[in-house]
Amino acid sequence: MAPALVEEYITRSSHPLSAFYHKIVAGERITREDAVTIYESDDLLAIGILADTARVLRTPPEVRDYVYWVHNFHINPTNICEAHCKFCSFKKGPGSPFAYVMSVDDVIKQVNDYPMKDQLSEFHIVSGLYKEQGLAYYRDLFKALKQHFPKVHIKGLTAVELDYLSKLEGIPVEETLAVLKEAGLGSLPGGGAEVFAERVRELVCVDKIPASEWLRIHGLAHQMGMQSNATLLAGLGETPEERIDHILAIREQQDKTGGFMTFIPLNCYYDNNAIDAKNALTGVENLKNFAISRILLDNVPHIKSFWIHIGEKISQVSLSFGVDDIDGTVVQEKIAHAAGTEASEAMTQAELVNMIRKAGKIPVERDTVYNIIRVYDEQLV
Ligand code: V47
Repeated sequence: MAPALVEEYITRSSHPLSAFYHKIVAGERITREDAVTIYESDDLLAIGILADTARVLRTPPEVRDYVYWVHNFHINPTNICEAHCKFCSFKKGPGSPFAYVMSVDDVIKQVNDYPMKDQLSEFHIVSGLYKEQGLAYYRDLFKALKQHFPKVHIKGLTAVELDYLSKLEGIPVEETLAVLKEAGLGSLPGGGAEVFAERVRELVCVDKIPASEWLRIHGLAHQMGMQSNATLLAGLGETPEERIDHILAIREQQDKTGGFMTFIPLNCYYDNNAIDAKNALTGVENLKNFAISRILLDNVPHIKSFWIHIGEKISQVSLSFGVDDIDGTVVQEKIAHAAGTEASEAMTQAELVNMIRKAGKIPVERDTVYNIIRVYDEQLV
């Protein structure tokens, strides 16, 4: 709960957000209308208090100051993609001199070349929609990764990729998931959700699966015992109400199937793509997105600020706006970097720990599904 003076500030009956503070403290669900009012407020600190109060009250007391990170490694087996998402700067056509395709051996070599490979606990694998890399490729890739690195969890393939592979093979998504689970898939990443609003999708990613299908595929994975994450890509020209509706769609799905671990608000970059940079989010909007996600998602345990997309500094500040996870070491990142993020590609363990400590929190190394690997008390660097 907020310290006394802070609580006094927001609970003054004259404060326009005080009713929402009382609702959160009483464990009542925040409605769409409430969320719109909160989002419209210019009192950023009050919004932060609401989000931090929601985080604190929904987190067991013994882990309230924990902020999580994971020792992970991103793998993007190809940048060739058949989709035409206007915000994507990573995608290349098959004839492009910058197109690449990695064989299973190439991927294994790439991981083997990473000096800290023995400390990895997660592979984050996302790729393009490319017909030469069908289900058999991903089955073989996951099997090989499990054979070489048996302890590393595979979080791989967005709902969009799973839909593509299923259509390519002419089989239901359930069957694709079953094959990949058998080969070593552990969970699904949150990508490919973009903004669920049909109005925006028609403008920026018309040939992508609709929101209902993205949600259905995550629901199927949950029912098969695999957890997953969810993202929102803001900065595509969507309204605050459309951001809120996106978050509410995740809340509704979570009420049904319960497998989302983390919600990750992302923000768009505009180099080398067809989205107008006038849609760029301000720092305040990024912080509001984190806060409103935490306030609305009373059924999702973690809110992540992916430092590569948000930038190290806003990511650190977001830890006072409802966030309790900053992703991880990453090692190599191609999607946001192709679009112009200024963040570095990798952070070392010491840098992540320092960033969390300097925000007054306790750094905790986790695995993909939030088992604790190490709590960084004062002795540990
Ligand atoms: O889905 C595409 C987005 C996402 C751009 O699940 C862009 O733990 C910014 O999903 N500017 C990929 N963003 C990243 C992602 C993710 C990252 C970290 C952790 C997890 C997780 C998931 O990047 C894509 C898309 O929404 N993206 N183009 C761009 N121009």
